[in-house]
Amino acid sequence: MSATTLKETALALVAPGKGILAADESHATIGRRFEALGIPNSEEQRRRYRQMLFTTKGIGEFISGVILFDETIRQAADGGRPFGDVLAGEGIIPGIKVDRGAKPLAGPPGEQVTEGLDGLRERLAEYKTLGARFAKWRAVIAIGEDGRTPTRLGLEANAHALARYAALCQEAEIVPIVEPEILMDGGHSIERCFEVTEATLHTVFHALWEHKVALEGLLLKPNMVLPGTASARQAPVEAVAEATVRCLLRTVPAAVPGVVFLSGGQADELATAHLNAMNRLPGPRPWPLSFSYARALQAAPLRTWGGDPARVGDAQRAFRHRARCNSAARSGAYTAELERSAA
Ligand code: 5MM
Repeated sequence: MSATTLKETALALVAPGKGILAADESHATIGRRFEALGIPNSEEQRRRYRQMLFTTKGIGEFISGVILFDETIRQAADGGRPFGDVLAGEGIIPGIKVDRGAKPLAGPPGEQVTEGLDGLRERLAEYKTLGARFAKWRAVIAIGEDGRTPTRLGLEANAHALARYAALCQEAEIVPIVEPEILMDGGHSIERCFEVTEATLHTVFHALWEHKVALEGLLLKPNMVLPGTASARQAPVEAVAEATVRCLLRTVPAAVPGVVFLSGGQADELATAHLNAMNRLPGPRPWPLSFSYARALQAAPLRTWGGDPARVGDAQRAFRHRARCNSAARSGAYTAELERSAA
């Protein structure tokens, strides 16, 4: 694979009308989602849940790629076909989460840094043999109530790790998704989220440049610019869309082939509405705006499935509906009628 192929893969992941399903929850994260519904967090239940998602008929019309967890890329559907092959058969590109989670940053209290660089070159080589063509690494940035965090040290530590990860991915001819997530937790304003997102993205792109990462061969997975969940001043959909696009225009180079948002805990319909509103703003914009949602795509099908094999069909319908709505949001064509059409 050459630099051209990295770019082609990145562009395929943001093809018109398509976005990414993040299904890369670690055991602890999927366990929290299962626990809320009384589903046992066993390897077999995780396999059955992912099988329900990946075997949804026609899902390749809306989903370009799926981010898998280490366990999942080694699992197979009933009958023994590896999940990577199941996805590729639907025209969906398999990807892999390669970070090993955010851990407390030694030094200033209240900040985290993502681990997983040791042995990453070898792990990427193995994931490639398992069919992965893109990867994901998530940095977690919290906005402190005291106005002091994130610190420059925290931003630089995370940007440095993201850049080293991205460089190793490109060396392995795997497209890196670079995900610096500003958490929604807290009482901060939308303006403070803007300020922190802007500083974070500037720091990340500077580190990518220092590490000689080709911007043409990566995707950015940012948060939207939102007030904290505990803020008394929530923002209308149009204000979130405007602030998010303004922030990206200031910070994301035009060479980047695409932006794929995380949903971050937003209600699923709201995450769709925000993406839709961004794509309705007057352009031109240098990059397509798409999605790489976990919760905003999975909440409805997971609730519907509930661990019951008899509800797989209903759960797949719920998943297809959310995927279709987000696909429409890619071109600003999501409407209340489309949302209701599932009923
Ligand atoms: C921010 O989380 C990513 C996007 O998910 P949402 O759309 O729900 O915000 C997601 O890919 C996340 O990185 C995975 O779920 C893995 O999380 P953990 O915490 O298990 O590494």
